[in-house]
Amino acid sequence: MRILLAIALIMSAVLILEKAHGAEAICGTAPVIFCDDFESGNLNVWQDGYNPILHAVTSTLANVYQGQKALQVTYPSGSDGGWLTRWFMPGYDHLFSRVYVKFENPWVGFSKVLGLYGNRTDNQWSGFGQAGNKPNGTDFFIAMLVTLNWYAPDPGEVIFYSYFPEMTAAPDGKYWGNYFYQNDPRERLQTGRWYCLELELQANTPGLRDGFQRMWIDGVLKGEVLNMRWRDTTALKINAFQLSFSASGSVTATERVWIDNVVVSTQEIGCAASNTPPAPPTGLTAQ
Ligand SMILES: [Ca+2]
Repeated sequence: MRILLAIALIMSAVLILEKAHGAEAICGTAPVIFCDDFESGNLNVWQDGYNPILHAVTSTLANVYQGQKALQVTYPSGSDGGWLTRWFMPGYDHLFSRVYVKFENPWVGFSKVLGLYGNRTDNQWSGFGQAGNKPNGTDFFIAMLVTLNWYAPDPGEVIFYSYFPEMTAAPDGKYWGNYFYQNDPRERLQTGRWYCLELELQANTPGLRDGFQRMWIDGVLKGEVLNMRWRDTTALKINAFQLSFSASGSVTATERVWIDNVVVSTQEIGCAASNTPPAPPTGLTAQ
């Protein structure tokens, strides 16, 4: 029994240590292709977009979801928070991405939050710089989760923002990301608290409308867009994940967003990450 007790204590210590460092158990599993809990203290795993004026790793525990560090994004007044991109070439047909996000109190305006890009397998940039353009089925597609404050008070609600070959034009004749809303009841975001946001993107079989996108908020399926044609060729695959803080200059006062526990996986991720340390074992008695 003493040996069992010793093993139990060691395992508890290991678990507490892992939690303290912010590591999620899921990051050690085969389906997961990318994790960043920001405990490294730098943003070196991000391959494009880093801007030291906008992006920093904070150690202010009040703004950390798990562990000791998180990403702090500053939106300067009249501007936005930029982006951070990571590629997975040549790519996948089906991916999940999940982040924890918190909006500063107060927060005014809308913002992109996260996105999955379908780029050409022979050109990792084919989906970038495409704002306002309609995809042709062979060049790119994009699925994003963004916030919108038209129908819900700031910081608004989470909606889908999508670029795909059958998208519709805006009144200005441009093809800005098309909006798709949550299922009812639509959930309004609150400032000053963490949300677990997950986006699932299934690319269609070329020639079929069997693609889709889904969103979860705090583990609850909140939105689903089925029967989507994202592409007409498998030369397009889902091969980039982006934390995006573009706000089209809508931010009128400097404000901040925090991000932690980023995971990209080929399987559903969920919200198992907890900011509550596991309770110490109780009821153990030496025999
Ligand atoms: Ca962390």
